[in-house]
Amino acid sequence: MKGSVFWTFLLHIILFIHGNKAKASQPYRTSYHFQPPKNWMNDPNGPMYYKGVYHLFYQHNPYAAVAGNISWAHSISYNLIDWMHLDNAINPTKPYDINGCWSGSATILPGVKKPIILYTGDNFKNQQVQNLAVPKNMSDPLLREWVKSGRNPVMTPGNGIDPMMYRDPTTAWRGSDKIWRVIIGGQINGHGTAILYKSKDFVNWIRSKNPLHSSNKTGMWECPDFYPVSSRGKKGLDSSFKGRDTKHVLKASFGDHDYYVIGNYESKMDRYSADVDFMDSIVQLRYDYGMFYASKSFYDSHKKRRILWGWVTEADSKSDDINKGWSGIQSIPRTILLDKTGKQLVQWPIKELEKLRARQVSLHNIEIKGGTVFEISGITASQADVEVLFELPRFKDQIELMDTKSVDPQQLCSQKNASVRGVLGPFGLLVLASNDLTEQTAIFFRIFKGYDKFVVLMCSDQSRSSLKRDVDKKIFGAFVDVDPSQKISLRTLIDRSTVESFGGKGKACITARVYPELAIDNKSHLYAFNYGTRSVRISRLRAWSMKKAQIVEFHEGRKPLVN
Ligand code: DQQ
Repeated sequence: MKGSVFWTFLLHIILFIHGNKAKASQPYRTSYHFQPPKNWMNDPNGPMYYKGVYHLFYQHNPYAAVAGNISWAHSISYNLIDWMHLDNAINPTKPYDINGCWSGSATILPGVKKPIILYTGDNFKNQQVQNLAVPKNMSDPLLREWVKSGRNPVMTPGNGIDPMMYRDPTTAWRGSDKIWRVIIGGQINGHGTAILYKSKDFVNWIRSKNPLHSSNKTGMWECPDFYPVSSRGKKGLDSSFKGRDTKHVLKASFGDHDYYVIGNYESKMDRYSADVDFMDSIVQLRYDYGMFYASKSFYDSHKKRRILWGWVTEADSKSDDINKGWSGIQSIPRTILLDKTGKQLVQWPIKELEKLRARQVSLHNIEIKGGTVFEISGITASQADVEVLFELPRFKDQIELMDTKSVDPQQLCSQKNASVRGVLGPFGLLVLASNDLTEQTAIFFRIFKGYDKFVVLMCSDQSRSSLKRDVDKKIFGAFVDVDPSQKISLRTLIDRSTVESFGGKGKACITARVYPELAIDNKSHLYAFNYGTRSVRISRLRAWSMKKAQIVEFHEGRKPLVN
């Protein structure tokens, strides 16, 4: 035992020294996605807007580019794009969190208008418990120091709860009875569960007899999220909002993905019913059909919107991460709204991102004949924001048939990858591509004739993204609920090793990580392509080089970053 402690200690020393000598050339470090200065990052935690400042905390290993020593790192921003890294907010120091300060959320208490954090502690027995932390000094506008409550832990497992499956408290919401509610992710009797607690004072919490929701079709739920969305209008809602024309979203992270359901919440009885429950349909609602996990949303009271952050992990090897000196990025913050069908959410990069747009190229009304590729030049292809509108020719029965009700879109994209010719599609973009197209990541659409309607499939094909071997090049796919007789939109954010795509104005999102060897920096190219037999038209394309966001370490006297 003693020996293994010694070797673990030694490994951390080696990783620490290595971490401080990370590679000088960093072609994969992103330029406008959020990253810590170095080392490991996973889940976003406790995002909030408080008195003019956006705060983002995240799961962080301060010592190495691999998971371990998990603490809450803390960064602040005035525009959600430029960030300053502060000292860690919460470190594992107490018996109730000594093995890790795991995920959690922030709630702003009304009246006193004080933020409070609820987080999971992995305690000295490796059991999960829930803890509180508050700002030490409310007159510090950056809320740099946080203190743990003397009453911790405020929730402990017991009564049928597996202490290893009990974590990740949500932002709390308050009912008309003035009682706070919060859910904790768990697994009870093998079923994914949102364990419900209530409190009058935020310190004494009582577990409710019934969970808010559970599913016998999934295992453990990590990082649940629960919030109202408006079924009219374009505004986001505070977690405690009460009013008509709202639905409630419940998100749970399991099986490497973030799934959500939309339903009705009846606060008096704390009953939640999903319109279509988790795993009740072959096509599952997911925030993102690529790499995106353990996400968390918050209500931005300043701009009256709900914003979502998600952890985007690496697809390269652990030794690559150690070499790079870092692992993990956050998605671009996205606004979330309920789609007008009421059946799904739509997501879109926050408006503030557009301030990084620099040199622009525009194209209009261009026909791309079947089997052709053309380059979109004039911008920095390794760091870009691209918006395209595709228009299809009239079509009827010549389209490929597909039983889209029983097929998994990801499998369909793998079988019919970017090199497989169809009738209408594949057409789309080739990004982070080398001059000769040896390396390319294809984001594309294909149209099928389903049972009762035409169906649009969106794919992100990483299979040719890099000459490197030791990289996961999985292909991702999603159906996009749009009518292909109308224009089909695609927006792709390209950021050196990240390709974050929004199809059908944000109805389907796919994020991928790629590590090209040839197509880096100014050797990276951008193309539009169509390998279908029928021509398609680009009715409009706009692409911008993207400037680098200012993501810097805080020091006294540094000029605050402003809009
Ligand atoms: N990551 C945290 C847990 C959470 C998991 C630990 C999800 O609290 O369940 O770093 O990625």
